[in-house]
Amino acid sequence: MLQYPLRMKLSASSLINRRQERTEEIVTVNIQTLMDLGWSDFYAQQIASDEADQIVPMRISTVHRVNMNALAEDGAHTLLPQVHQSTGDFAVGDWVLADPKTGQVLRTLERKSVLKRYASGSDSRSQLIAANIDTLFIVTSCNDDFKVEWIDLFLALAHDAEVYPVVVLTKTDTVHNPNDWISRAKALSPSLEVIGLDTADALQLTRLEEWCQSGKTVAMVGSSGVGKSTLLNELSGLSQATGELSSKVVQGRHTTTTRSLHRVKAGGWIIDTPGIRGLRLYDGARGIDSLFNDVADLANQCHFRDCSHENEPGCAIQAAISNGTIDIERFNRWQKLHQNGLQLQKRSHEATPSLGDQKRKKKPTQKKRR
Ligand SMILES: Nc1nc2c(ncn2[C@@H]2O[C@H](COP(=O)(O)OP(=O)(O)OP(=O)(O)O)[C@@H](O)[C@H]2O)c(=O)[nH]1
Ligand SMILES: [Mg+2]
Ligand SMILES: [Zn+2]
Repeated sequence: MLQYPLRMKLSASSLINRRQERTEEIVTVNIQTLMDLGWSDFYAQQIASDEADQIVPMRISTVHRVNMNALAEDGAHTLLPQVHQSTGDFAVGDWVLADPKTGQVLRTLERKSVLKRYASGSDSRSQLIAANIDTLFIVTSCNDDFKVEWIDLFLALAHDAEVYPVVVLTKTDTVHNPNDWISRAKALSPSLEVIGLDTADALQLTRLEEWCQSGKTVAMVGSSGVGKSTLLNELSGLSQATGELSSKVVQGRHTTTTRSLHRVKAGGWIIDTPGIRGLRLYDGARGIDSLFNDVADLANQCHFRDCSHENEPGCAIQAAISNGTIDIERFNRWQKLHQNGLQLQKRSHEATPSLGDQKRKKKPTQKKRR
């Protein structure tokens, strides 16, 4: 029935030729070859040669309650999950195989990366933020939205998903000395990429293009009102709704309410997300310990397995602080993230996020030696 194996048909290298043949069309952002959509051999090799020819790879662009929008080489489609699934099983950015005639998803391809968090409150289910992304733009502003705890948690999220984090610091035009803010962000981690900008300045925005090239996908996360949708509009030429200028107006409500995938002028894709009020990481301890690997490695060397790193004998962390091997501030940040159960919540009446106030109770029990 098949004229040729689907794997061959969809291999990235064969698509390069098709792309070259269509050079004229590629200059317009509406043309979507699979490679333009972010397709690569990683996905192509997941397709067996005996899979039916009428099944088409598509990329999920929006997830609704009952259905999803997706993009394919021939344009936009509306898709339905399989009967045993819900749309919550899909992330914006997912690659699926679907029947274009019925709109039925047949399966989801293995993800290159996925950003997950727990649903809000005590709900133990995980929520998918975005999939198959290369870079995470952690968007914050030169104002009260700049919170070290939040940036740390988003960095841990990126580390856990193994995607490259970039801190995008907007609203540099609203402060006298933006370099002070940029330095504060850069001080968080020695190799951290920080881009400070005024989103209205097209020249400054070109500094983000390196992560937005053809075949690449970026997701943006951050509090409400930090300028994510404004960035999207500038990078894509779209007119996604943005918040009012006054931060008071956007406080307490989200202008963007759904996650969505959009083509940017530089050729890649960007996922806009609603402002995050609360963040509980999914398996976040791994991300935190990867972000603070120097501190986590030391903690593993303490004499007691459940060392609180305060005054126990044989505490490798206290020893490292005393001899200047690690910075106490860095240790405090690591400990704070663990103590707060990997959870930050922006209370509805608050202008800025604050750390939860629960403190880990000290165990009166005997310490366990390693
Ligand atoms: N002065 C200044 N204002 C900005 C900048 N970036 C964004 N804004 C303004 O900030 C407000 C909020 O921007 P949005 O893009 O809607 O913020 P958002 O992060 O998408 O917010 P949610 O969708 O609620 O998550 C808008 O009025 C923007 O014009 C900037 O660099 N400088
Ligand atoms: Mg928005
Ligand atoms: Zn210790």
